[in-house]
Parts: sequence; structure tokens; C-alpha cells
Amino acid sequence: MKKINVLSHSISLLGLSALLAGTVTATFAADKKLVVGFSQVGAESGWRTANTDSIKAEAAKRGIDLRFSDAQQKEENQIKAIRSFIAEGVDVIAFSPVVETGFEPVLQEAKKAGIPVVLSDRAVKVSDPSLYVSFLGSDFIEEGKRAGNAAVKLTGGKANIAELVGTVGSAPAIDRKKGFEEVLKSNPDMKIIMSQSGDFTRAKGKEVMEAFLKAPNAKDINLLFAHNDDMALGAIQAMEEAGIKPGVDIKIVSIDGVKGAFEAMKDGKLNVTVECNPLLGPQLFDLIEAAAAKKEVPKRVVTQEGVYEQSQAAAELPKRQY
Ligand code: GZL
Repeated sequence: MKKINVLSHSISLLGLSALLAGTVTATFAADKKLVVGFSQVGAESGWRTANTDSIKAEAAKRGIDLRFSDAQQKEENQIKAIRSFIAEGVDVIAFSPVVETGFEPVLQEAKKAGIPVVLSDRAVKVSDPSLYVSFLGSDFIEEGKRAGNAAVKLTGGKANIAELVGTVGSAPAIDRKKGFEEVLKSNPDMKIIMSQSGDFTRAKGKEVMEAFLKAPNAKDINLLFAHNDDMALGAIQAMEEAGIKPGVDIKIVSIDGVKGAFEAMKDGKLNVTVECNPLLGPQLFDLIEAAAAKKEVPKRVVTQEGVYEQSQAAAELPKRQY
């Protein structure tokens, strides 16, 4: 069986599947049923639902025994789930960490138990990188930069920005903000004048936007940057209820690329969505099967994504899988 050499640099999804296709799946076709423990963040957004569907569908397709746990966006539930996977003696643990920090102790326990861990979608901050074998997910800083560049293009570089931040402490919220502010550094007339977390949910996004619109300087806002489409869709509702035309009076840039965002763009209520691909199932299980077979895998696999504007929405909508 061809040994896969360790790849220190990141690799695209396409490269990964080419690299792992066939060799590893064959390994498990003849052997026992692979048992995988997966701890999911929750069901907070359209993106998350699509991500869960992709993971469950791929496990079923490969005949994998998937032990799936929904943490309802609580870190303590993820830690409990990972501990129970260790106690069950699963072959591999995979999870999407709700926040970056606080997982080191339980990952040390998984390492001690000899169970490889694969990070899906989001990264963790740990002192010992050997605590996980691979991290598959988007480059959130790049997504933030793409959103920033779209905001510059929409406003000609002059904007008072309201920002709906994702879950506090989560890798996407931290890095999307970092990337967006990177772009603002070279655009001095673009200023974030309000910023608050909407926890990646539509309901909270609406609530926070209502508060933004009640602020003394609400009239100055001419662009909303939402860290995900669900919060943007909630904010659109709040704007309309306040008699503001979303996408016109206040331009809107968000991230994910869920169907709802394309529908809002088609209706002229959202201006740009930066794609964040949730359909990670196939590549995630390539990595999981390789890890179970004790094969070397790339430490970092970056998902490939695009940026979509209003003009593309009608043509793209029928093609969207999530
Ligand atoms: C991004 C993912 C984020 C999405 C949100 O990879 O972690 O979490 O952008 C989801 O919609 O809640």
C-alpha cells in the first residue's frame, strides 16, 4: 500500500482527494466498521445544517458508524462528548470547535488513549500541535479580506460600518474580523462605528441590528458587515421594520453563501456574500479514514471558495446545494 508522505504545507481539497482516494477507502472496505465520534457546534445557522447533512450523508455512504453529538453551541457539551467518545473507544474523533480555546486537556486525554483527532471547519489554539492530525476548513482571514474588499468596492472607500460579529471566541469571528480590518487599514475613510456579536444566529442578528438602529449615530450607517448570512438575514428584517431599504440605504456584505443570501441578493436586499463551503463530508472522511489507517495526512487542508455579487444571484441560485 503506497505510504502517504507527510505534507507540511496546506493542500487544496482537490489535491487531498486525489492523494487519498482509493488507497485508504480500500483499506477499510475489507476491515471492521470504522467508528467515528463527531462533536458538532450546534444547529445555529443554515451553514451548520448543510455541514451536518454533508457529514452524516458521507458517513452513511461509506458505511461508517458515526456517533454524532450536537453541542448546542456550548463548549462544555463538546468536551463531554469528546470524553464519551474516548470512553467508547472510537477509532477517530472529529469536531468543529465552538471556540478556539479550552480544549487542550480533553485533547491530551484523546492523545493518551491513542485516538487521532481531526478538526473540521474551525481551528483550536493548543500548545501541542500533535493533539490533532489535520485541520480541514476555510481560511477565515481570507474570507474577511474578501468581505472588506467587497465593502470598499460597494462604497467607493467611504463607509460608516455596523458589524455583526459571530460567536465570541470562535475562530471564524476572530479571523473574519482580522481580515476585514486588514483591508480597512488601507482605507482610512472606512470606519467600524458599531460592532456587537449576533452569535451567528438570525434571531440575535435581528435583535442587535434593532439596537444599532436605535443608536444616536444610526443615521450614519451606510454599510453592514455580517460575519454570516443568517445574522445578515435577521438584520434585513430589522431594517425593513424600521423603514430602511436593505441593500440600498444600507449596503450589506456577509459570509457563507447560503441559499437565503442568494434569494436576498436576487431581491436586491443583500449586496455580496463571500462563500464559505460547508460541504466538507467527502474530504473530512478521506482524512478520517487516513488517520484511522495511521497514514500521514496534510496538517492543513484549505477549502476552495468564491465571492458572489447581486448580478450573479439569479443564475447561481438554482445551482446552490445549501
Ligand atoms: C464557518 C462556520 C460558521 C459559519 C456560520 O466555517 O464555522 O459557523 O460561517 C456558522 O454560519 O454558524
